[in-house]
Amino acid sequence: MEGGGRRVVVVGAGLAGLGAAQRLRGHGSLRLLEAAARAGGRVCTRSFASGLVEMGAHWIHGPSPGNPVFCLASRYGLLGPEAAREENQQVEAGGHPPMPSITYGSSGKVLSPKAVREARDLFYALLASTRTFQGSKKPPCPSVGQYLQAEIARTVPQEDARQLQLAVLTTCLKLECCISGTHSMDLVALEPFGEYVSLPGLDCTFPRLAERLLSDLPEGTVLLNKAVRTIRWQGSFREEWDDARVFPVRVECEDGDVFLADHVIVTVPLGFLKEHHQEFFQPPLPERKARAIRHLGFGTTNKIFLEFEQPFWEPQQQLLEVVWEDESPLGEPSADLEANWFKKLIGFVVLQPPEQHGHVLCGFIAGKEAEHMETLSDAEVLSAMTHVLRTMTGNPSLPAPRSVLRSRWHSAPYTRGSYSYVAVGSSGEDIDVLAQPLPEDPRDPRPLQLLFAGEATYRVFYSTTHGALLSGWREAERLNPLLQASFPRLSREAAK
Ligand code: 6YU
Repeated sequence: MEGGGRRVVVVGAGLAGLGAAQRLRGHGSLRLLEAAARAGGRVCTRSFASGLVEMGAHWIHGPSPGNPVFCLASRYGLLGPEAAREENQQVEAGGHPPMPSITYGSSGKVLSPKAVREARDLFYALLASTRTFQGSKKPPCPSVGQYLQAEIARTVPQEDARQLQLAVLTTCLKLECCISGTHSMDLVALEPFGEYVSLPGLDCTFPRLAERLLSDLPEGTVLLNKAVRTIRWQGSFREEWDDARVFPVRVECEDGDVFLADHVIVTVPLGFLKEHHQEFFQPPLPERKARAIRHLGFGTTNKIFLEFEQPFWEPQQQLLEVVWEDESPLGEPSADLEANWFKKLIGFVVLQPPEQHGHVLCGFIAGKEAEHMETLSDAEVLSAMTHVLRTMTGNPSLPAPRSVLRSRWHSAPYTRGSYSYVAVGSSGEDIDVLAQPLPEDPRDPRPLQLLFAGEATYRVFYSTTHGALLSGWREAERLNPLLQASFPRLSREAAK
């Protein structure tokens, strides 16, 4: 590492870490330490069938000028012509996927599109009404789930079609669990729910942005397979060979390597922090921050990719939804994970175009059921998915998928789940607390020792790639004035 200017270490090479490194570029002693053997974090591309699939982030949510991921991907030329179309940038989808192309019922019949649309319209009207409680001192219930259930009980008419409506609404709730990355909407706080901002634009497939950001960094900046075990701050650390310089932070890696730094930008996921923050930081984090880590939510959404010899769906179909017709949001969910985990699956997105992917479906599942799925073998998952599809299509001899690939975000030791949400008992304020640099006292002579980025630190865009990227840029910009003051020559070069 070069001496002279301030030393910066970034921990984690997801979009937050890569974004921070991008904005700090040109600072002579920048290191980005990544635990995994690859950069990208929850942006993770794998080969499957005849193409590539995204195990984590799937879409650019709200691809429009206000979305930095969209802007950067456009600038790098990573988006197809369809994604970049002006009309697509103006679509107001409210953060939700389009109407399913087909909704299968568990009786083996395709459900009436009219009935499905009515139930969905009701659900989204109720969901939109949750925004009215933003800032309210006395919301009617603590959670989004409880509110929706009460409204559903009040509004769904007592008529013949009631059970079908309730069953479709149950799938809507499961989809909402996938979107919020939670086991149940009963865990998601009602009052701050409306703080999350949905950007306009018709969601498009996630581009190869992480690779591009990585390739722009000077060689040697990113160290892979470099898991950090402990970050010691508020210390006085010296290199063996240089007694003159004293660093406030010492980053210790699992392999024994040590990095001394003036500033460390921590971008590890909230799931990792929940599990490790007590021993990860020495001294431990102030109680306010530890409390925010404990109270904010971090759940699991997983994907199950299935490859078929031949499609059983029509070429124009994009989303195949599944509805268990005996279910209701007003009833108790099944506690028997082993027997019923697959009923939490919301359905499948068809990967397009088939010339690029083969005949591939991507199923989505959230919560404890998604975590249970991670404990099963490929053969067990494939068999359960075959059962779901045969039940839904009413075709007991529907050919089984040829192969399966699924994500396991809960078991991933450096992630421990999929993304954050504002849980009952927490608030948007906790996100801001998580984002605050340390030491807390702005007059501390050694400021900005620890800075915090990552999707869970961005109050209006938590859980997204654009939130992650913006958080990395935010922390780099917080640091840049200090770095420029101490290392003007390189900083001027970086600005060119
Ligand atoms: C989006 C989408 N999307 C699906 C699924 C997942 C996520 N997201 P990272 O984890 O990337 O990086 C941290 C690094 O730190 C990592 O590499 C670690 O290995 C490393 N690390 C950890 N410990 C370390 C240690 N000790 N030492 C060194 N390194 C260490 N986002 O925009 N579009 O379609 C989806 C989806 C299955 C799992 C997603 C999506 C979320 C993003 O992937 C995620 O936020 C960012 O990539 C995180 O980047 P990062 O840098 O912060 O962490 C009202 C309300 C609703 C709120 N929700 C709205 C919905 C939004 C979410 N949408 C999700 C949908 C899908 C399908």
